[in-house]
Amino acid sequence: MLLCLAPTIAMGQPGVVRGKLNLKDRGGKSAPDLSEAVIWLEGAKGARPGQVEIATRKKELIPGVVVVAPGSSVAFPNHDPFNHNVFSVSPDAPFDLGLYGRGETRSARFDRPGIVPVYCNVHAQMWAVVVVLESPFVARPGVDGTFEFGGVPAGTYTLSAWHNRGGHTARKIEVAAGGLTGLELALDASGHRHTAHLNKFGKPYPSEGRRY
Ligand SMILES: [Cu+2]
Repeated sequence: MLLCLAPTIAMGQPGVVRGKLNLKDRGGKSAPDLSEAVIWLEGAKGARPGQVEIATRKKELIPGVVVVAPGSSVAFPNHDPFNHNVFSVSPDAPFDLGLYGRGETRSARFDRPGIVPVYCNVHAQMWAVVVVLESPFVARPGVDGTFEFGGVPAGTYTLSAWHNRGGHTARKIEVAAGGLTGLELALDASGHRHTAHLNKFGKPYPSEGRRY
């Protein structure tokens, strides 16, 4: 006997939310690589804390953008043959790991949701961002900006996107049973200008001549 249960199952099943992020860069051109952006559904909770790693290598923090749930810790192993001092002055997660050398790892914990810039107090060019989100629906888009969340229960959410140059955008969406596709999100980085951040003491970095 053939039972046709498909419509009933479809009504109650969580769906797929799919779309595309576009970022306008200087001169109105679309950014060629959006894989560092973060897209998530606000209004959903339950992301589980874990542990991730951002390494210091050749005076870079790699990867530059990570997403974690509140309560997670981030380890910062130093692979360079000189000292780094990873810190954040963000009110959401202030920390200062102090100076430490090659082969050593120090960690920081991120308890509150927020977008936390992380720097090195020795090398002004080093940066990373820890995005702390409660939502279990987090996507890192493809290079072309396409994104997808699976298993989304029907309901109202805020679809949010953040990019290091493009900032933050958000819009309300209604996800029906079975999902929602064809979404478009836009960020504008055409007016973005790099501004120098301050060191952990709130002072400008010495411009030249420091060696560790
Ligand atoms: Cu450094």
